[in-house]
Amino acid sequence: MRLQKVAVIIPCYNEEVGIATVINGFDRTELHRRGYELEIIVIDNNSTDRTAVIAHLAGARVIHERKKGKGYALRTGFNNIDPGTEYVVMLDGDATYDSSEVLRLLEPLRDNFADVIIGSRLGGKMEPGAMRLFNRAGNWAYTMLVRHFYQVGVTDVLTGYFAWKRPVIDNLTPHLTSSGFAIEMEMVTKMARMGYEIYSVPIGYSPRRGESSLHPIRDGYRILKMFFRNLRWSPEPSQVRESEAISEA
Ligand SMILES: Nc1nc2c(ncn2[C@@H]2O[C@H](COP(=O)(O)OP(=O)(O)OP(=O)(O)O)[C@@H](O)[C@H]2O)c(=O)[nH]1
Ligand SMILES: [Mg+2]
Repeated sequence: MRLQKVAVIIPCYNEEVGIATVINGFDRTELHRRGYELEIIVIDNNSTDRTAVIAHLAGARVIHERKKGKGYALRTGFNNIDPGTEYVVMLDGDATYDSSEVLRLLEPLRDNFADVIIGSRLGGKMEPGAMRLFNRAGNWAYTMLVRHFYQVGVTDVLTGYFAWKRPVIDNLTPHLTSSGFAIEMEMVTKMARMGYEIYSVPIGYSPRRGESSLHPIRDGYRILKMFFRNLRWSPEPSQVRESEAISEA
């Protein structure tokens, strides 16, 4: 059986406590059996701890990005995917998500059920202490806004677990501008405007290991600004999916 290549992009800032768990958590035997081959790419954002060394020893390709912020890191990852890659996964490096659940995100893509699958913590199984009440309320509110105003069938927009068919990433990346934590909101809203089929699957979420980089108020405000800004955004005509362009003609 020909193996289908999956690039897993992991943005990291000081994640020496969790990164090995994330990388070793993939069930490679099962993934192989199902026809997938992984390449793990860790984007190290000037970490001052041993993140890069640990990631390298665990078998990841490590790329250094000097400009600080999750948005920069992800975009650098997207621009460094091997040509033969068929699926792209994004996963946080703090071991709050379960790497072995990646098949839940990949299989609906391979079955052509969706172009993008987003792991939903709110619709899944959260361990006690994994998300503070304030953050949970914010995540829920943003999700409801996006569902209503962008007509996207997702149940958690700000999650750190996404999977895409490769062409979506190729078309989306040139439109991305976020440097930090507004990147998920930017991706979801722009993909919605580009006409992609986006759905959620339930996933688990555990308490963080290591320190958080998120500032709920400051980052929450930037995320909200991104939500409003993209209400008026539309892709260039050439970026609209062919089926959409035909139906609009
Ligand atoms: N490359 C890079 N990654 C970052 C940066 N800040 C955060 N990250 C990574 O982005 C992911 C999400 O960041 P977190 O700090 O866990 O934010 P969060 O998951 O929204 O919030 P928590 O609930 O506190 O975990 C983690 O893998 C971080 O290491 C950064 O400046 N650069
Ligand atoms: Mg986190």
